[in-house]
Amino acid sequence: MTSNSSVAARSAGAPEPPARPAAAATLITVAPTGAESDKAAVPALPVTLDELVATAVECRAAGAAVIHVHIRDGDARPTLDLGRLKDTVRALRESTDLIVQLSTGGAVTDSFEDRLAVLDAAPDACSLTCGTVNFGEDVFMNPWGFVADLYARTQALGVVPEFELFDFGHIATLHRLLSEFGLPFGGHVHCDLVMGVPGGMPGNAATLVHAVAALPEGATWSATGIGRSTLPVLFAALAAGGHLRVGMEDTITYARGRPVVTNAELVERAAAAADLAQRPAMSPADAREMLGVPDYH
Ligand code: KMH
Ligand code: ZN
Repeated sequence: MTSNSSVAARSAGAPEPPARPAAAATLITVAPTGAESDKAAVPALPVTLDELVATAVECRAAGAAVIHVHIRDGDARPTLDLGRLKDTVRALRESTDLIVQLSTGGAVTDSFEDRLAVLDAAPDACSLTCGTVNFGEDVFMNPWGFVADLYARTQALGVVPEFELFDFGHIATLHRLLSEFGLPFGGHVHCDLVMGVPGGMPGNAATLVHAVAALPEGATWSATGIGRSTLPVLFAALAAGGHLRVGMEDTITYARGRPVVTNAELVERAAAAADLAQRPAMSPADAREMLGVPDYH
């Protein structure tokens, strides 16, 4: 039996709940490809432009409003080739009304120069990781100077950044960016907690609540959990009033022993959970309004 005093002691040490109103709808971002999985090992991964467009159309129908895009070359290897990036932005805009968010993280092997040049493909939005993080056996490099240059470039070129936060120090860097450079293009701060990367913050409810409490006032946020943390993070994010990112960049296993067959089934599952939470999937038009992303269609 738990005494009242032990309950009081526990709640005194517990983190403050985030004082943020829950959104009426849930923004679902799909991250269909990533840079890490190998097409030979994961045949369902969309790697060609045709596969990516077909995935985008399916995921839009299933409830996605944003697509976070990594592209591959003719041999299905990650690339930041500018011509391919421009073709990708154009094709996704022609075939869907999704917000097209290009990854500036790329692969751990990509140069800072190539990652900065991603913005020349003129996407609606881009990811912007707010610090270096151990990434399994690798290191995903994001030193302050690069992060600041990339942020200034998003402001100059009119690209709306999504702040990718893999660890708590990244939240401190986000505060520093905002205080030194001001608000992003579009005027609104939206973050994505990327949880469960080996080397980053763990993907569980307690960590999520602490991280959300540290975000800038007025920021909206989504969360994604890598691998086994996918479902705990999804349910924690919904419970805490946040938005969702799902997709084969983050998980290639739908359930124990059952590989993901399509990105759309991950979006469908997220949309069903959002329905249960009575915050159904947000349309791309409403997502543009929330995020401050102009419509270039
Ligand atoms: N592929 C990771 C090294 C992003 O897209 O901005 C970085 C990443 C983050 O996926
Ligand atoms: Zn990514």
